[in-house]
Amino acid sequence: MAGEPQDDCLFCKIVAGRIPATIVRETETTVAFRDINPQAPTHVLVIPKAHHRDAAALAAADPALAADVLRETQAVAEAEGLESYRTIFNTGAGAGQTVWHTHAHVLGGRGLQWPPG
Ligand code: D5M
Repeated sequence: MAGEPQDDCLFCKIVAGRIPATIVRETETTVAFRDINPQAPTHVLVIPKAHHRDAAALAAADPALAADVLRETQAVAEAEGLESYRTIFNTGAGAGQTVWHTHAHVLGGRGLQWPPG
């Protein structure tokens, strides 16, 4: 069911504290933690605590929670001292999504090329 924790979901396990992560911020509805394979000096993932498979599913099921995630990307950037940063939701395998629990990448701390690869 949408929003329910999934036993086989890596990020649900981080939310539950069953696997470790370097958490940088937490709210009632979201968790932000450092990406295990950073692509920039700051590379933080912001996730909703509730399980939704991708950004589109989250926005459809719970727009207020989607807004919480977006708000937290800005809070992370501010906490990291970033004036410029990029927020990315990879949606679908063809776009590079590998973890099927909505997550926003917050990248910054170096020059970022456009368009991304
Ligand atoms: O991004 C999935 C991201 O999740 C990818 O950048 C690696 C990161 N990742 C995977 N496992 C972990 C753990 N255990 N901690 C922190 N970060 C992790 P995607 O957009 O799905 O390709």
